[in-house]
Amino acid sequence: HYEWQYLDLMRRVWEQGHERMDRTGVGTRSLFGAMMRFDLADGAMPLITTKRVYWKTATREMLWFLTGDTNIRELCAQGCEIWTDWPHARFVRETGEEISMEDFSARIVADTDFAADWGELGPVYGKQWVDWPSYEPAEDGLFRKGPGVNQVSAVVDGLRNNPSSRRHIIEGWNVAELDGMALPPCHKTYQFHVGEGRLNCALYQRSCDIALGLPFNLWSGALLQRMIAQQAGLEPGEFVWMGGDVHLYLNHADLVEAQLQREPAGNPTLDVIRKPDSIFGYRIDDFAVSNYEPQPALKAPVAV
Ligand code: DHF
Ligand code: TMP
Repeated sequence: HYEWQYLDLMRRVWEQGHERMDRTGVGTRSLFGAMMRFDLADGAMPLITTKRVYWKTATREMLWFLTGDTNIRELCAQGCEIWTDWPHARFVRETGEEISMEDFSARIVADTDFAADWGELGPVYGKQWVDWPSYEPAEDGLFRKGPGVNQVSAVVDGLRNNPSSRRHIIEGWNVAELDGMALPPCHKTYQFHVGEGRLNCALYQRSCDIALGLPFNLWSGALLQRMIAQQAGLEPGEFVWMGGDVHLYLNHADLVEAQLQREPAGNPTLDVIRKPDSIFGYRIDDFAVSNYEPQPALKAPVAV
């Protein structure tokens, strides 16, 4: 079963990882460098079955990236709270006001001015993917802002017009803008590749929270691959995931012990039931998952 790759990685990091203090102060067990491969033929997806993964939440996040939005307001309005912790932490830190996550999220949705002040993550994924800033020389020897680069459109066009290229890349790591980001991108590089009429995708993730982030990242990466394949008229091929610092937070012990007792079961599949006119035209109802009968959810605290 494809999921043993995930469970084996979790076990290896838990048993052999080196204990390291990290930015969040929680502490991790960590190994450097890992790879997993998933064949997406016949609708297969790398969806974790040994706990419930909220694939619709992850899908909403991916669709939000594709809009270029970097404010959490639209996510909160859809009940998708996976990014709310970071703006919430900044608000509490900078104003000293006591407010629950739920109330903070409700205020972001209700008050557009508040959302503009406190819901912004900076130039993260969405901005870099569809509007990477460019600069052109001006006559006075200075530089003026040029039109933004839409990397996602460029990849879809490139796959159609020059499939054999080795340059189909979507990059999130804009070195000059890292300072302004709430978190520098974790799933930072996507490379696409066409072989035998199939679209392959490699994702490089520089930092990986195996318990919380990775199930989302596997689903979302394969989802992006499926959408781009459909737009480019290609069959989905292999999804290759590569990790840099791959870690388990020390306060995820209960989740890890429980999940490693479980065995994967079933082969969930994804149907994309409509083909929009463009890669930016997908909606949440375009995605239908079959044969997903996960074991119960496992909750764990997220390190902020
Ligand atoms: N920081 C850390 N420390 N780990 C992360 O995985 C992470 N991921 C980020 C931003 N910063 C991060 C963005 N993605 C969850 C999943 C993905 C995600 C952020 C959070 C999460 O909390 N998942 C829970 C709850 C899901 C839900 O309620 O919808 C889970 O059990 O999967
Ligand atoms: P870092 O910026 O100090 O590496 O912290 C980011 C943490 O968030 C790290 O634990 C990895 C995790 N993460 C994921 O695993 N997947 C994601 O998509 C995101 C945004 C973060």
